[in-house]
Amino acid sequence: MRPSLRTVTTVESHTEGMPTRVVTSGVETIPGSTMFERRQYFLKNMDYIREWLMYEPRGHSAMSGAILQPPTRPDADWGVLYIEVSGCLPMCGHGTIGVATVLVEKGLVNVVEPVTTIRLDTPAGLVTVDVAVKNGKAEKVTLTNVPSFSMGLDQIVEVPGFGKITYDMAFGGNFYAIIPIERIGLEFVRANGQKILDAGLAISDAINEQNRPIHPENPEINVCHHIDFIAPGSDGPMHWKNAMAIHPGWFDRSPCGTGTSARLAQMVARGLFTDDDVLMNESWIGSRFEGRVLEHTTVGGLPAIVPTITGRAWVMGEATWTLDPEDPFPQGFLL
Ligand code: PYC
Repeated sequence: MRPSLRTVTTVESHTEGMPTRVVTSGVETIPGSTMFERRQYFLKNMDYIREWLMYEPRGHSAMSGAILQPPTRPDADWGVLYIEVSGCLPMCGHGTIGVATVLVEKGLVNVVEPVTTIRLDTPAGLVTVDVAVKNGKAEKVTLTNVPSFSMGLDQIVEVPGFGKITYDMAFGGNFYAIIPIERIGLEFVRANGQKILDAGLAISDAINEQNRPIHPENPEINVCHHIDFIAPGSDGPMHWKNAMAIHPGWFDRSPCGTGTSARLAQMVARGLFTDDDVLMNESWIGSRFEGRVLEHTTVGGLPAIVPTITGRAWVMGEATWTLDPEDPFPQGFLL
């Protein structure tokens, strides 16, 4: 890398509290005939860009973003590569809501009021986003996610320090282990944050060692780095709170779009959710997404749903990032 030659521009947004740093220029078209192939190429050959933009001092331990690309398929408007401190997710719900909001508010798509529909080519597949727009402003975003499915209910894993933990495994663009928080003996309160994160990482390690999930149609998606500790909310049976503990040790500040999709698939598999229900999924910081089931399908022979996730993002500013050749931390650091 010739660091001094790299300059990128970004639009900074947050989705219900969770940042999405959207890279709008400065990263060339990544080699690959699909966004999944581009993701693989990027991870192998260009990951320093992610580290540069996500890690401290330019980012932080829960930083997240997306790199805009030309699409690899004719039915999409933009390609998106999701980047975050943990790596490159195949799909990211809050990131998609952030990207769609930026595309509309910065005029990077043909904006139609009252609803602008955008088709995004993501590593997990085509994702359609409907943005409610008023006077050029994105007021609400609904994404139709990739098919989501339950991979197994009542799975059991032996976790050092915790004993046997029972969990449900579901896919919503990434794999999620869903666990009522009382099973780790902790209350859903901020003061328990570090203990909940520690439990999440221990459970994630144990699952990946003992019962690693493998996507039935794409075996390269084969890790569970997201542990969804759930607790009932106060607004009725469809209101749930989630503490989403993510490898290597941070909480999603948003209610987690792919996590909400996985949770919908798990609730459907348990017979706890009908096509008329609306899930109010609340984040660790109290922000909310709505989740619905649009239709039913199958993935690799497993019953699946097509979920929609509704939330909102806000544009916070724009930046031009340059790399001083004398900067001692060109790839940043994490504490
Ligand atoms: O919204 O899908 C999501 C997400 C994944 C990780 C952080 N947010």
